[in-house]
Amino acid sequence: MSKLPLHHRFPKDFVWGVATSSFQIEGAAHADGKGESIWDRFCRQPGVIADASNGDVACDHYNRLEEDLDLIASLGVNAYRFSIAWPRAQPLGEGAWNPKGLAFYERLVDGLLLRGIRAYATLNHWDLPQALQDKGGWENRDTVHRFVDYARHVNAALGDRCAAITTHNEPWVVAVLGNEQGVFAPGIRNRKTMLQVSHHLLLSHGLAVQALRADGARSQLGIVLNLAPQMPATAMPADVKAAHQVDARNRRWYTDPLFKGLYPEEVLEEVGADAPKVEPGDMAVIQTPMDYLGINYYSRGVVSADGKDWDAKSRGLPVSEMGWEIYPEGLRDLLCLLHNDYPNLPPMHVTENGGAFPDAKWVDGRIEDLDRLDYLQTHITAVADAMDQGVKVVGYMVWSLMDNFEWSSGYLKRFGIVHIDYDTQKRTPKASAHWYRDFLAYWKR
Ligand code: IFM
Repeated sequence: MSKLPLHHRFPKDFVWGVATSSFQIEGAAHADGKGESIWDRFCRQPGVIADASNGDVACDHYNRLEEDLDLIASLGVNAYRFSIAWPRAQPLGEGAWNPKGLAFYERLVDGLLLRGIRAYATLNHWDLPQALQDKGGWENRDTVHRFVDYARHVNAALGDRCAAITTHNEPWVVAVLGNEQGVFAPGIRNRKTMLQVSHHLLLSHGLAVQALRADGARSQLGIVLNLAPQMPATAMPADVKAAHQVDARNRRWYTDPLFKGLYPEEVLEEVGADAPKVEPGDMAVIQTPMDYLGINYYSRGVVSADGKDWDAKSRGLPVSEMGWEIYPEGLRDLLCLLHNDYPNLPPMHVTENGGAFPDAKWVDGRIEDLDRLDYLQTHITAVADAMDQGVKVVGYMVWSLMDNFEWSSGYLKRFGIVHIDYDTQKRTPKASAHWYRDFLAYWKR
């Protein structure tokens, strides 16, 4: 256990940021020629979003760009992670580009650079153009090629000013929640579709990295995965085996192809005829070396052979408002696990970490979100602990800059370190934002 103050445990070239995504904050769903995304369409189905809301206005970030850039700068971060709405850049996902949409992202990137903040752009944070979904979405191999064209166009427009370009955010979510469980857009429930979608997401990542490199990309290129260490509920062999299988399904299904060029045997056996169609050469493409691996961490998984949910709350363990166990050691364990599993792993970047909390306590016009503050502090400590064990971690970003549209939870769950009043769009930094700003000020000294 290090006795150094936390801010002394990170090198001076460490990347500190806050993260958001297009659909969750931008609003302006129909402005300036933006096309329809699968999330615009999905939100219109009755019963799928907890508060029956949508992303039409969200945080109105599209119209409040300058104010939000100043807000980001006020935190003292040196990086901002955002995503580009593909249908804003290219309304139908193929064919004509939308200059007004692209101009918004140019203003965003230029505004960051002007304030000395590095731009971390993500190409796909789930808002696929609906027109491509109408042709089969990510299940259709053609979408892979449409994505590569889109990636090249964005790189040509913005690549000279972006520190990093991430291909996909959390392919597991797109595949499983969107195409197997149907609780996220596009709302499909089919395991075979899910597996083909995951393969096409990985393939499009590899092809995009190759294409951008061939185009002379100057940004760092990578992918972002949502990962959790899976722990057996007991030491019983059946639980240990079940935890291993969930880990293979949720984590190694993505990391083995990326860093070993193969899908885990135990999952291929489990899914049998539902296995994805893989064409010759695909696995080599997926394994294309990248510059960083982004890790989004929120909680651990606890698995028992009887398949029962591990209800952390009823066991008296601390949970966030999402019901997710607060387990900072899991972040250290996950980073160490990946470091040990893959000798060819690129540097890791914690691209999301944070918590949803009720934020009920206002004191003197600000929110005393001490639970979130503690969450951030303990998880940043876990990153430092992993680094002490020799794991290469180059950055950390808080999810999220501001409260926003939390997908099927609508606006009911708040992850921001800045509070949004959705009636007035007033932004109020919470105690956690002040803590992060002060922590970064000490780190800079
Ligand atoms: O809000 C999401 C984000 O879009 C992706 N990662 C997890 C966050 C919290 O659920």
